[in-house]
Amino acid sequence: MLVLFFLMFFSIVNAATPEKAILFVVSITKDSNATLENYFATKDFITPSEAGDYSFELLDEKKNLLYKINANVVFHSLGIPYGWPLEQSKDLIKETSTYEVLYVVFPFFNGASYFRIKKYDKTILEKKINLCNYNGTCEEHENSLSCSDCSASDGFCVPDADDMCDPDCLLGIDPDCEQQSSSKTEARGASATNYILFGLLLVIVLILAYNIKKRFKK
Ligand SMILES: [Ca+2]
Ligand SMILES: [Ca+2]
Repeated sequence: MLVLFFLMFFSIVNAATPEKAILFVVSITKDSNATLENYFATKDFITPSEAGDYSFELLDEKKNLLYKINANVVFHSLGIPYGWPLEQSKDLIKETSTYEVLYVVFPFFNGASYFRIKKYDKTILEKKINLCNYNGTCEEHENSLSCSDCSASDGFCVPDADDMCDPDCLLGIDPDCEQQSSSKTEARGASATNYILFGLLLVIVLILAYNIKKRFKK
């Protein structure tokens, strides 16, 4: 099982800032068995469409096409792990070369209701999706980007400068959270300054001691 990053990598090259998007995590086997592993709203770079055997489609409630991404799926194989005998590695190589995990990023559409994968124009997967069921509870596939059921504390970090500190972001990721952590940073800064002053003082004392010693020797 390998994670394929090339789609995301190329999209980073093409765009400057991530936009509101829907991320689909899909696994596909070489014999065209596709599984929708997960999906949720995010901020990311949209996967560019390119010539390929596969197409990934986002549809509305009436199954009208909202957005389509064509792509090639490359089935990578792990090499022989270090120290493994060839015989033992065969199964692993076989398994990893027949299975690929893809991250496909679509622009965000409020009416997105179906996700579909086609290979050579034949549908190999079609799933109903729901980014919000408006029941007042924040659930799977829902977060504050897509759903009013969720608050900022939804287990998902949105590190935007939107005057709202997202408690799910690690320290220093969300610029709005800096005000709250600045007292800690100041304290750390102060102690760093103390160390530098102490070091300088130590150097001065040592120079003085050396000079005095030299004078006494004369
Ligand atoms: Ca809900
Ligand atoms: Ca959050």
